[in-house]
Amino acid sequence: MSKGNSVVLLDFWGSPFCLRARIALEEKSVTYEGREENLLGGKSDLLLKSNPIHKKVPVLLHNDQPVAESANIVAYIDEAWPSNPLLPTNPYERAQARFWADYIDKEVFETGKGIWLSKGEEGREVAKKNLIEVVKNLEGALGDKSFFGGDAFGYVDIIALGPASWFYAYEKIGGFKLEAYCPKFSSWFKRCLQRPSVAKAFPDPEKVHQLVLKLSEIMG
Ligand code: GS8
Repeated sequence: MSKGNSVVLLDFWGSPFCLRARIALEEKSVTYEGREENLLGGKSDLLLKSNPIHKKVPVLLHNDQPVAESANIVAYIDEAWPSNPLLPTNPYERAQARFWADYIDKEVFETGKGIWLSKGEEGREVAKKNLIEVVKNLEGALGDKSFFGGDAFGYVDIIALGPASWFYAYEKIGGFKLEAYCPKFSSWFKRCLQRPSVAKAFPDPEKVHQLVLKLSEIMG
């Protein structure tokens, strides 16, 4: 890698947010150095310096310039490496893509939390129902298309894949199969996993399940 184009990702393997950045970098065939952060044991000085407001991963350092917040990072990657675009060029379609990315960011991970942070069965059942409702809304946006933007894999797919990487853990903890309620979403998910960029960046679902169990112990 030339000195003028260094790309470093402050990363955490199980993070739904870091996954978005890794997929976008793979989609653009960008060579980068991933630096794993120890979120529980102590964050690196570089992370604290690069994202002083939130102190969270992911942070992308492009030629030492930090970019924070995963949806912002994916949009940045799309602009900095313009070939093989992820966001549509049409202003209306771009606005739609940003709307759904925002919906996913506000609803999916937060709703999912109810499944692994709920103490009782009742709270978990409510969270399960809520998550299914949110995913059904996503199915509405997907319609009969292969990907959220149409025939081509793009921005909203990457944003949605982040929290979807925890769905296996939710299914195990909640004792349900999302496919039974949201078959279109499940087909979309399987389609995405067939992409080399996604397969390469994706964490092992069982490892994520163990991580979520550990987090629910710590935070629950
Ligand atoms: C969320 C990043 C985040 O929560 C984004 O990038 O989209 N809105 C942000 N990162 C977590 C790891 S994933 O659960 C994190 O860095 N946590 C450390 C902390 O909260 O101290």
